Amino acid sequence: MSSAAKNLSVFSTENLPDISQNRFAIVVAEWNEEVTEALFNGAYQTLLNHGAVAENIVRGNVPGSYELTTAAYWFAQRDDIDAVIAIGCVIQGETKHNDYINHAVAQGLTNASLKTNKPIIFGVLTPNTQQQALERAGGIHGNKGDEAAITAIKMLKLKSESAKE
Ligand code: DLZ
Repeated sequence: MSSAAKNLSVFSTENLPDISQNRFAIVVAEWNEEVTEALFNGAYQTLLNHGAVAENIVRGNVPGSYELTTAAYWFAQRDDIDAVIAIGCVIQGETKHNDYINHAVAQGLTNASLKTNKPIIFGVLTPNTQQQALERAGGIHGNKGDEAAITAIKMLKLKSESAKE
């Protein structure tokens, strides 16, 4: 959970499965690039640190977070992709644009995940300011990209466990 009181990247990494055979897609929004690059690097490095193979991680760039849903769905439909991580940063502006984008992406990623039966992880920051975003992209509140990668691994584990019996 993200809050001032609790570090964003405090999460358990015990009993994670072998992911050396798993294939991942990371889709990254170009808006607020400084933030999304830091989130991507966190997610990518965390996958590698936990046993993923670099050749098994593909990256796709989209113009803005609104496009994450479509790209995540395209990757999740592929037989050679097991999980997708969607990376974006939508900063509150003077208009309600951010509200529409945030709701569309959250709902869209959920729908794409259910439709493809694959984990699609919401690695999208929705801060009020760029400063808050940077604090959560490798700053004092950790890196939400790390958390997204661990979430993908945990969901793959649960998926394989739930398929047994
Ligand atoms: C238009 C827009 C605005 C105002 N703000 C952001 C933002 O903070 N973060 C982001 O990822 N994308 C933003 N966009 C772009 C939209 O996500 C989308 O790319 C365009 O509306 C085109 O569909």
